[in-house]
Amino acid sequence: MLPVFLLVGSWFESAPVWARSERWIGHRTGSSWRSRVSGSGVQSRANSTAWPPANSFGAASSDGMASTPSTAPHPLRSSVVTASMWAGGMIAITLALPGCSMPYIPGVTSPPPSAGVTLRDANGREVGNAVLVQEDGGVRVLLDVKGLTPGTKAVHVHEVGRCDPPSFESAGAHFNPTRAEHGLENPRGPHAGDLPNLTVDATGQGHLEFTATRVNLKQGAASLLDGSGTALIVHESPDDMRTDPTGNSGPRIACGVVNRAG
Ligand SMILES: [Cu+2]
Ligand SMILES: [Zn+2]
Repeated sequence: MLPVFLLVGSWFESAPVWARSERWIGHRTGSSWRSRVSGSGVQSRANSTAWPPANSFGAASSDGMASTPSTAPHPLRSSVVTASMWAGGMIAITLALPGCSMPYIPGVTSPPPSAGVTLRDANGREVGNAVLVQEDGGVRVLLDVKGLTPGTKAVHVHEVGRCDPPSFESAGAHFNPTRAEHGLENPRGPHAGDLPNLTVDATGQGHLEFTATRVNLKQGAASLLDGSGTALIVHESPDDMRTDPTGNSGPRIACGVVNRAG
């Protein structure tokens, strides 16, 4: 679903280019007309408040009088046609989207629930951020970190949305509403908050994308936002994916509260 939202969203962002253009606004207010006329030196009608100006359907003549009406479509009408085509294309794309019950159409449907996380280390230094977006199959997590020591690091969602340095013990245990054992590879697991390991490269940066299928950004026991909230934590060591309850992940080196966005 995420690419879908990005697609529709980016398309929408392109729309205001024409929607806000001088041409569009100008024809609604008449200001563009005036500025264009005065700019071209045809000043005699520049202060007219009548709309549309008499010569808007034809080329302005040198004496400022209207010339022969043109057969070209009215500019406002063509803008409306453009808008209709845009809306029609939007709907067509929407109908073509597979597996989306409620696609996000700006101004029509609500955006998917999303959340943001700012990760800080024990010294309060910002070392990363994450974006979480509700999708049909779970919560898509996009995590970026910087300034960490290279290596493989465990990442979990913890059960309390509170990050008190330096130990971050305030975030509690792994988020585990179903009382499972720890570990993505544990037959009795995993915790809902168990995530894959993050690789931090030699420059101290790392990126992780993962869909957490056992959590949501809505309501209920599996919600990352309900109740006491949740926190995203990066550990010093890799998660072995099996050892209950922590995966032998070592100390907590960065923590960020999962905050509702938008
Ligand atoms: Cu953890
Ligand atoms: Zn766990």
